[in-house]
This record gives sequence, C-alpha cells and structure tokens, in this order.
Amino acid sequence: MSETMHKIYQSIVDGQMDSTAGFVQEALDEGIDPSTVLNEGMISAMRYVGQLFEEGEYYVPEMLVAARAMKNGLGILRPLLVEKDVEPVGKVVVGTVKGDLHDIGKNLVAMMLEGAGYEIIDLGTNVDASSFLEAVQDGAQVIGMSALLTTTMRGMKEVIEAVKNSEFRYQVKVIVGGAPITQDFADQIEADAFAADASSAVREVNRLLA
Ligand code: B1M
Repeated sequence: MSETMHKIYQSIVDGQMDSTAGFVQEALDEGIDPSTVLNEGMISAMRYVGQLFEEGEYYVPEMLVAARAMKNGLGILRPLLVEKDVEPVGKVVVGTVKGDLHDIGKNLVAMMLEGAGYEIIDLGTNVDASSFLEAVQDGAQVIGMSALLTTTMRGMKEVIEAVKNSEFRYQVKVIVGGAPITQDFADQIEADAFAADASSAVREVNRLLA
C-alpha cells in the first residue's frame, strides 16, 4: 500500500475526521484510481474498525468518528463516482430499513447508481414500509434496501410483504444488500436481487430493469 493510501486507511481507523478528505485528494492527485482509494483505503479501514469494535477495543464513539472520517473522504470521491447531465435511465428508491442507522453503504450504492444514470430517491435511514411504498407511488421502479444489523434485516421482509399486498405488486422490483445479507437470505424473503457491494448493485439493477 502506498504511503498516501496508508494515511487514508489510518485516518479512518483513528477517526481523524478532518484529515481523511485531504489524504483522499492527495491520492487522486497522485493518479491513484478512485475505486482503489475507495476499496483498499476506505472500505477496508471500516472493516477493521468493525473488527476492533467486535474485539472490545473500540466502542460506539470510535465507530462514529470513523464513519464521519469516511463520509468526509467520500465527499471528495463523489463527483468522480456520480456523472452529471445524463438522461435518467430509471428511478430507484433507496433506504436503510427501520431501526437501522447505518448509511455509508447505502450512500455508496446510491452514488454508484446515480453514476450509472439512475434517478435516486434517498429516504435515508430508519425507513418503514409505507415510506418505500410512497416512493413507488412517485415512480420508483426499484426498491433498494440496506441493513447492517442482524436485528433489522428482517424488516426487509416486511417491506416485501407490503409491496406484495399493494397495487404495485407486479410493477416494482426489490434489491437488498448490507453486511449481514446473503443470497440465501434474499431468496428466503423473495427479493428480486441481492448485491454484495455497490458495483454489483448497479449490475443487478441494470438486469432487473432490462
Ligand atoms: Co455499527 N455495527 N452499530 N455503527 N457498525 C456494525 C454493522 C457491526 C457489524 C460491528 C461489529 O460488531 N463488528 C455490528 C452489527 C452486529 C450484528 O448485527 N451482527 C454493529 C452494531 C452492533 C452497532 C450498534 C448496535 C452498536 C451499539 O449501539 N451497541 C449500533 C446500532 C445503531 C442502529 O443502527 N440502530 C451501531 C452504530 C453504529 C454507528 C452509528 C456508530 C456507525 C454508523 C454510522 C453511519 O453509518 N452513519 C457504525 C459503524 C460505522 C459500523 C461499522 C464499523 C462499519 C459500517 C460501514 O459503514 N461499513 C460496522 C462493521 C462492519 O460492517 N464490518 C458496524 C462500510 C460500508 C461501505 O460497508 O455498509 O457493508 P457496508 O456496505 C457495503 C455492502 O454491504 C453493500 O455495498 C456497500 C459498499 O460495498 N451494501 C449494499 C450495503 N447496502 C446495500 C444495499 C444494496 C446493495 C448492496 O442494495 C440496495
């Protein structure tokens, strides 16, 4: 790992909220590919933060400052991931399910979809079934749900049930993702697609709307 990439990684792990963005810019100026910065510098750092939390080394405040550092870094990457002035190829509503406040992965998925030409309705975190349905009423063709907690992932099924019991049953597709979500779980709750990361989310949404 180059020195700059190491600085990005370490600034997230240490939650140095004000340094990450500068280091990300430095890496881009050095010609490092944005997806390398994202995956090797940033996502791997968050993974390590999660490990430290699991091991009892870190507590919620440390996770929180790491998340802020990551968000500041993502602010620099955003314009590179999101293309401007393209005619929307479809409309996708995204949100983190009820009871769940994790939004970094969901935001990344939204950014990459936007970059691929989709119009995004971002409902944020802690989103219930009726809010997803309202967005479908507003024209969303795909519901994208994120969950990071084993306790909240079941909420995805509730949304799918609500869709099935609504007039939009045959109109809308559902994609799910997030750290605890697997293809098996997606099959169990009868989601139309599962994606393990943001770029496969784009591939899957393209497939759903093809
Ligand atoms: Co929390 N947290 N957290 N946390 N947190 C995890 C998820 C945890 C795994 C940490 C651990 O124990 N190792 C653990 C969950 C354990 C479990 O359920 N089995 C955990 C816990 C326990 C908690 C609390 C309960 C802690 C507490 O209060 N005691 C609490 C819950 C609060 C709540 O939501 N109600 C909590 C709180 C927080 C913070 C608020 C402090 C902060 C979130 C800040 C924020 O998001 N704004 C936080 C953080 C930062 C984490 C970790 C460290 C990092 C998450 C992250 O941003 N990853 C996380 C550890 C981990 O995941 N290893 C952890 C980076 C992000 C890019 O990855 O979100 O996985 P991810 O997204 C990926 C893919 O999953 C996928 O694409 C993304 C890009 O590749 N993807 C999709 C995601 N959504 C998708 C949707 C799609 C498709 C793909 O389609 C629509």
